[in-house]
Amino acid sequence: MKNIGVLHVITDTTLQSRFTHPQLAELAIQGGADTVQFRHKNGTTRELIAIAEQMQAICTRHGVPLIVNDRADIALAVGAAGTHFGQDDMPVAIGRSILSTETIIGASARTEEKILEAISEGADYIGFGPIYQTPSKSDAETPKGLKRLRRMSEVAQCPVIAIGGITWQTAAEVIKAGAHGIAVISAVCAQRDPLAATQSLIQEIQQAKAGIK
Ligand code: TZP
Ligand code: MG
Repeated sequence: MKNIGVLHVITDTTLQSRFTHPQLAELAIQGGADTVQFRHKNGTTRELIAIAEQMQAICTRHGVPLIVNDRADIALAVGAAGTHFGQDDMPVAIGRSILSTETIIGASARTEEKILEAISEGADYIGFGPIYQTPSKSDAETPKGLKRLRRMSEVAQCPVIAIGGITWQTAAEVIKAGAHGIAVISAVCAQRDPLAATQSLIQEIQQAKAGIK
């Protein structure tokens, strides 16, 4: 099984405009993020490649995996560690057939059936959410809550990364509900100090995993 991070910081330039994707990657890594995900819903392929190249250089320097949201081609083009597919993106099985076995593939899945399907097709981790209400995704479903997270974490025989409305105040309870890790946008990118915000999150995760919280 691959080593999947516990704090995935997803970079975003729509909720805020103070920081670029590469700047957010740098701040998140300095704050202790062990995975960075590049997520950008518009822009040309060339623009996306140019940004992803810069992010890959930062991630390589720090030894942190870069996951490219939606786009296997861009992950391949820049040598990223992995890619993350939603239910409308490239099917996991096809992604697996064009990416190396070492490449991390994450898949969003919201039902037991979809989770098992994604795993059987070769997903290395499951993204599950939204756990709480979130303003960061316009088409987010109704919140799934901690009970469903617990159930899905039992069903999935691979790491589950919880997403959606998670803050430093709720990170510990999410981990205690069985998630391997969390993915966040606003809890880092929309904060005044993204580095300090990342530090708070990783501390909460580590304490929850150590049974201190
Ligand atoms: N997928 C499900 S919820 C969500 C995504 C991309 C948004 C997560 O953003 P935030 O700000 O951490 O709630
Ligand atoms: Mg997607």
